[in-house]
Amino acid sequence: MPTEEYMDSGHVACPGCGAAIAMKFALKALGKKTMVVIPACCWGVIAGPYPQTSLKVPILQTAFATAGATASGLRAALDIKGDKETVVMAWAGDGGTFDIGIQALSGAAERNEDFIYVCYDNEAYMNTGVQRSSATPFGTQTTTTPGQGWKKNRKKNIIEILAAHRIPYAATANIAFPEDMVRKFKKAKQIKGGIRFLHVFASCPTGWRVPSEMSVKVARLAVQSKVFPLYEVKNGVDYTLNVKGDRPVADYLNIQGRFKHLTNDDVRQIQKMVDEDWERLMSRMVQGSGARGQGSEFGNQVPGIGGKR
Ligand SMILES: Cc1ncc(C[n+]2csc(CCOP(=O)(O)OP(=O)(O)O)c2C)c(N)n1
Ligand code: SF4
Ligand SMILES: [Mg+2]
Repeated sequence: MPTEEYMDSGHVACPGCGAAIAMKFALKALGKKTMVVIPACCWGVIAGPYPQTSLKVPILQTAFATAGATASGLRAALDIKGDKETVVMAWAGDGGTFDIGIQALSGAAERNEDFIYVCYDNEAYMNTGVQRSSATPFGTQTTTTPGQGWKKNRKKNIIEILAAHRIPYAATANIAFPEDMVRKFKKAKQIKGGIRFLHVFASCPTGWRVPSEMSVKVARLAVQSKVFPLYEVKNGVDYTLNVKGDRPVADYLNIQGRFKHLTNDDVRQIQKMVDEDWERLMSRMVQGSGARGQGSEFGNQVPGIGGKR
């Protein structure tokens, strides 16, 4: 684990905030030659009001829908200045990625823009008071899905959406697996030729109604129960599984206030959905070759037929 710290103490995240932990590891992996683009989200607040900042790297705060477009522009400006060394990292929440920012992200992915896009996923619009997003899982109570109106739609599979763009690298990561997360950010930094997308599971004690000291434990349980599998996808087709889960989903659900209303039948239904999604994911891996899927030499850009920059 790199010893350098690029995040200061005294920031204003809630105690146990998974999004704050995630940034700490991300910057350890990417280093000081990083510029961070942040749309409206909790991190817009955690970063601090100008001229204060909690990060030791430059931050460009931007409008909610625009992380993909702003990061594209920042990369182009650095290229014009001849700075190929600085890494641009867009850092957006699930609302800013799965919902309002998806067109800017999809456009940038299709154009093979050269930056790292991180969605730190706390599974709701937390900064404005825990409203449901399309990343909020089936079964969750939020302020817009309260009581028996708990969310009845399933969570979008954002990795599959990005994989469909055949970007060079897409991966999931989790704050309870720091070595795995740092390895993936370092890999994302090395890979060129398009967007590298990291979907980071970032527990939110405030919105999930768990004690702050349980934040990392609940994140670990998400992987152990197969709710949030850790895997990588190269060029949209080459799948690698990183960790196998073996615990019932009830272990993950039962410790969170946002799922307290669920009956045993509801939990069984969620277990079935998780098992289904796991089987679908496993079907993309090929047995006996390090859990690797069918490879493709090219992403969405065929060498010798044009392409960007
Ligand atoms: C166009 C627009 N609509 C609404 C808002 C208000 N707003 C600011 S942050 C936010 C929630 C962001 O949710 P998410 O992207 O999941 O990040 P989180 O707050 O959960 O970290 C909203 C709705 C805004 N800033 N701009
Ligand atoms: S509301 Fe959640 S995501 Fe936002 S700062 Fe607090 S713990 Fe972090
Ligand atoms: Mg969110």
